[in-house]
Parts: sequence; C-alpha cells; structure tokens
Amino acid sequence: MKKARYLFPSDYMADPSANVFNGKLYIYPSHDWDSGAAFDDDGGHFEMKDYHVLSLDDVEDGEVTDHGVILALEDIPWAGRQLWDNDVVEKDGKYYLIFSAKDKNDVFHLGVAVSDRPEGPFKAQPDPIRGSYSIDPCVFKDDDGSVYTYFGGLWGGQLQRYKENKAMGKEYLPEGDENALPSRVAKMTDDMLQFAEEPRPVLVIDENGKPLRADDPHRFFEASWMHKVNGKYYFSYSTGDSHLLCYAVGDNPYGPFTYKGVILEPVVGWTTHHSIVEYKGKWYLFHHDCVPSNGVTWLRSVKVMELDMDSDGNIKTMRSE
Ligand code: FUB
Repeated sequence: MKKARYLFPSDYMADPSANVFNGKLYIYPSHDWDSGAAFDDDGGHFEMKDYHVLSLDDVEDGEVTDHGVILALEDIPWAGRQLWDNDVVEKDGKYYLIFSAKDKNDVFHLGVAVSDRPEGPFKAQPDPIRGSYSIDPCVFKDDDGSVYTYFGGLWGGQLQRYKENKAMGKEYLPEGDENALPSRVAKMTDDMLQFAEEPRPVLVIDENGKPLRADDPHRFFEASWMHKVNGKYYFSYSTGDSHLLCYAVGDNPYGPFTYKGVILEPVVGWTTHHSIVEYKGKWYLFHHDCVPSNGVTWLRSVKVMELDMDSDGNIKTMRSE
C-alpha cells in the first residue's frame, strides 16, 4: 500500500482509534461537523455531538460500513458538550467505549459506555470515571488481560490545570528547559468502569534518561496511543503546535519510554491524531487530515496507510500522500 487511502469520503471524521474485534477492523472516530463555532486556541470549534463506528474487512480497498450513531451527547447524563476522541476495548465479551467530553461546567472528564457488540449502540454510565480529567483516552489491553487507559491533552484539553491528579484552580504550562507536561496512564478496574489506581505520569525520556523539555518540538501534547511489538511497548502521540506524530519505546505499560523519532510529518490542518494496529499481518497508521475540506481545521477526514517499520521495530518517518 504505497499511498494513503481516505476511508470514508462521505462524512467528516477524525481521531481514528482502530481496533480488531472478531477478525474485523473497527474504527472509532470523532464525528466532525460545521457547528458555526469560531476557531480558538482551546478547540472551541470542535463541537462534536455524537459518535459513529466504521468497520471494514480489507484495509487496502475493502468497503467501509458506517454503523451510524453509537452514542449521542443527549444520552450521556453528565456531559455538556464537545464529544472528543474515544477508544474501545473488549473485556470478557463486553465492549467498553471510553470517551472525552466536557461536563455541564465545561470541565473535561472521561466517561465509559458499554455494549454487547463492537458496533454498538453503547449505553453511557451516569457519571464520569472518578478522578478522570482532560481528554484523548487510548484503552490498551495487555497480553495478561490488564487494561490501561492513557489520556491527556494540553491547551483546550485542560491537562495544564492539574498537578498530581488534583485540579490546581489555575493553569500552569511548563516552559523552556522545564520538563514537558506528561500524558497520564491508569490501570482500569476489572469491571472497566473506574480507574483502579491514581493516574501516573507517562514519562518520555531522551537517550540520556532525561525527560523531554517543554520547548522540545517532539514533546507530548495530546493523542496518546499504545501498541506492542515483540514485547516492547510503543507510546505514540501528537506534538500539537509542532504538528508531528512521534513515538517512544518502553519495557512495560507505565514506561518510562525512550524517545525514538517522528512517525508522521505535519498533515494539512492544525491537529494530527492517529492509531496504530496490526491487521492481517501488516501494521497500519490510521490518521486524519483536512485536504478534502480544503484545509478547514474542524472538518477532518480519516485516512490509513501502511506503517513503515523495519525488522528491528524502528518506525521510519512518513508523509501522508
Ligand atoms: O477532535 C478533537 C480534538 O482534536 C482531539 O481530542 C485532539 O486530539 C485533536 O485531534
């Protein structure tokens, strides 16, 4: 697969979380639309109000099915607005959709919705996950069955409002040679409805063991993703205002993760966001860009291309063409 493929040209979708369930590929995206909200640095223009799921059997040219609305804002008792990125995991035959939304006070939290089938519909829990904050959950099931949720996002994602998992009542964004603000990870309870532990920082370190600095264009911003290759844990993320997708590798789900390189050069549009999954023996990078909307940042389209990875597991920098 040489060129990237737009997966669903008839609607705008973004932040694709790809998962394989029962031999089929399911993509859980954010559902973009033109709400009329003005562009701002806090993402006020991303006013999404429902989630769909897409499925396909063949990445290269198979038909893509849109299963319609699987969860809507009005069916989430605690949510006020802005259904941002989500991800789904299967545990003991049930499917758990973990999503980010603002509550009625405009504070982001993570919620859980449950279904018996990967294509939904999903039923939301009455309250957000206790102790959850910020955005962009990635739910990763390890080989021993333990499930971890990675999350966090700067600026409009509100991560800079929290220190040691407590709201500070103000914002603090590290600058210059201070350590960059890390993503967070927490193991989930067996019933998948709560964090089983206090979230921990996901440290990305350089080859000398030092955390990446706040002014490093490769530091974490949002869009956490976790995948595993040959026993190694690959933490990948977006760098936000430097518009890259980067990755770092560790020996366990908590890290630290040693920075390795850039996966994807900037795409058309402000945000870049992805997932990485193995399907039928090949690794794929699901991502989005704003080419079909002629660069409108809040109208994004889901794409896929084969991941360029060598036999030692090093990912080469790609362009989405
Ligand atoms: O889709 C809304 C937000 O844009 C996501 O949560 C971020 O990762 C960025 O893609």
